[in-house]
Amino acid sequence: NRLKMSFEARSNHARCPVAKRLFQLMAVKKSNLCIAVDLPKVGAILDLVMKIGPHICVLKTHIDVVEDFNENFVHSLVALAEKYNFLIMEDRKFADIGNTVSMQYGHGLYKISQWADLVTCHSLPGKGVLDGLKNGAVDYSNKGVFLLAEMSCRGNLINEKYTKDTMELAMDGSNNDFIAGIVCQNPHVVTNPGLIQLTPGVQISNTSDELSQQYSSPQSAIKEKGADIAVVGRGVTNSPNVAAAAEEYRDQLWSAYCSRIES
Ligand code: S5P
Repeated sequence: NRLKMSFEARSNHARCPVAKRLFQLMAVKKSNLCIAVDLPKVGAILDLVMKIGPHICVLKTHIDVVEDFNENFVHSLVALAEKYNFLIMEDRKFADIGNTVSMQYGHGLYKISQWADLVTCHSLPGKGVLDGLKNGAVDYSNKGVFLLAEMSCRGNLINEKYTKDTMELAMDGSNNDFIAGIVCQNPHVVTNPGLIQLTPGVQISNTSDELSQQYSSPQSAIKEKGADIAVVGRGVTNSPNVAAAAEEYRDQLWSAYCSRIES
């Protein structure tokens, strides 16, 4: 049962090298907190990352909301990732035919494959979307994908069959060296201990926003929903003291993980 296993032990089961690295990083850093920095200005993002860097295992970006994007920005992000020891995930949610996602991943303004360790991807197009991403990376052996099997927002159209078929795609022998984990909301989706469950929709002080987002507490995300890594966005970024907020989420999430594997 992967929910009872430590991240160290699970690193031995990872087929994707980046997932292995991430399990080890989480264990060493004692953090299973991913922060979503959904902010429009480069300066504000870098300022935030300098404050939260010590507390996170993954920094999640939406590069297409940045208004003043430039290449120096991604160089600075990569330098901060090395300094504070976290991975960078671009939450692009690729969802097109292989040829298109290959260009979206490797080319265009953002050249995501050059700086993001991890990306998110919808399973909707099937195997071709993963082949396209492999094709868009110069060397995919140091890259990983998180496949969306479920979503956090109320009214989303994903059903049980879609989730099950997504897991089949993820476990397929030709993809499993590239799939680092699964984005989902319940503890029964991920059974393979080598895959990492990423769960967004986590906040301490709110249960929803005005645009259908639904939140659970850090404890519920880890212990009831089976998250290995929880994604926190506005719970931290809207806080008056982002460093203290990041530390608080990190402590709550890590204690929930420790109590999950010990109980
Ligand atoms: O199902 C999902 C999948 C993702 S990746 N629900 C989500 O909310 N996300 C992302 O997590 C979303 O794009 C956003 O960047 C973050 C949640 O942000 P928050 O401010 O609501 O915590």
